[in-house]
Amino acid sequence: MGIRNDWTRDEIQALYALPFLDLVFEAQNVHRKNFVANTVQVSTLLSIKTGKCPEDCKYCSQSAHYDSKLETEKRIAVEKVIEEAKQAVEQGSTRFCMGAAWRNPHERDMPYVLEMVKEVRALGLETCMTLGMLNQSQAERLKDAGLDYYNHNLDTSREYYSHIISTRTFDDRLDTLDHVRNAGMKICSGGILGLGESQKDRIGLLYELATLPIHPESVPINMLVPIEGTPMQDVEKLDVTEWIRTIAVARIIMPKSYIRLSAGRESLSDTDQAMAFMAGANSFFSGEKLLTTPNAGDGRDKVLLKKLGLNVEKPKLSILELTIDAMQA
Ligand code: SAM
Ligand code: DTB
Ligand code: SF4
Repeated sequence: MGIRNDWTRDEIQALYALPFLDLVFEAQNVHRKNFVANTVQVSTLLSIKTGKCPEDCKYCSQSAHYDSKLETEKRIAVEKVIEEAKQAVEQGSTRFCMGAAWRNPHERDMPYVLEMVKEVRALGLETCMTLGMLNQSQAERLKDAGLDYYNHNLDTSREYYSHIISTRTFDDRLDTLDHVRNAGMKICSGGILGLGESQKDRIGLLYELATLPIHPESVPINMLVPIEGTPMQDVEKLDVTEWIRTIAVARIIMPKSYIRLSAGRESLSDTDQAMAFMAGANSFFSGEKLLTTPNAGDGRDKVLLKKLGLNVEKPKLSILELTIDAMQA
């Protein structure tokens, strides 16, 4: 079956309703038709500006609307970012994702982020940024600087969205994705589960992603990391099989997208994670820390990869691309 962008909610609902093992089996079948088996892509995250975000996302440690006791940090120096990116290369990471707690980048931030993209890419890493909303001109300048991916999540269904965020709309998010696509960058867009949403909302989220004109190349599936002080601190934990179901359905309906295990991995057992890979996940964030919360850590991940016989995907940037970049710099 080829790529489809005309999935209906009923079809997605029918996949969710399959017996768990049938669903995971089908997802692994689809996975093997579209990707090299037993291979995962590894990304590294770095927060380049932490906290004091004007947005009110109810799950987030970085929102200025809640008292999460987070240690905030102004823009960090580009030299420090490069140091971290070099370490990411040593750890086998192929993509470096830089995140800032902004509603959107201001014009005064643009020279800073553009220089960062150029320097990180020169190390042979794929580059990704998540800086909030972008206008068309900002997206184009980031693309020209060498930004490969832009991360901007839809987070949840259109219907549940306003229960989670009030400071920007679902359509604002779609507009940013449009600007990123028009600029010729790849899209990383997914969501977050365990916000007290219903299965209908998880179906709604996947429906929105799978009916975009082009599927996001990367789809991060975050599991809520409850943060004290935020309105989500006491939300009931989502059953892990439901998280795995969501990964499996995402794999089937977006067969060529990388499905990334994102936030929440630290609290999962090795067998839960193995099941998620079985369900078609083929990417994860490495390192001891995500943006502000703890992550599984390289030591534990090395053991897990070895135990499961998983190989790490090689960098995608060709020598030719890097040479062209160097000539244009
Ligand atoms: N500020 C930018 C924005 O929201 O566009 C980018 C960074 S934001 C931290 C990226 C994503 O991380 C969010 O869209 C959400 O899906 C996820 N996230 C943030 N806090 C989380 C938490 N406590 N648990 C799980 N996922 C979280
Ligand atoms: C995404 O979907 N997950 C990553 C990345 N995109 C930027 C962020 C996870 C953040 C988890 C909470 C934290 O560490 O603050
Ligand atoms: Fe700000 Fe992003 Fe956190 Fe929302 S998720 S509060 S936009 S840092």
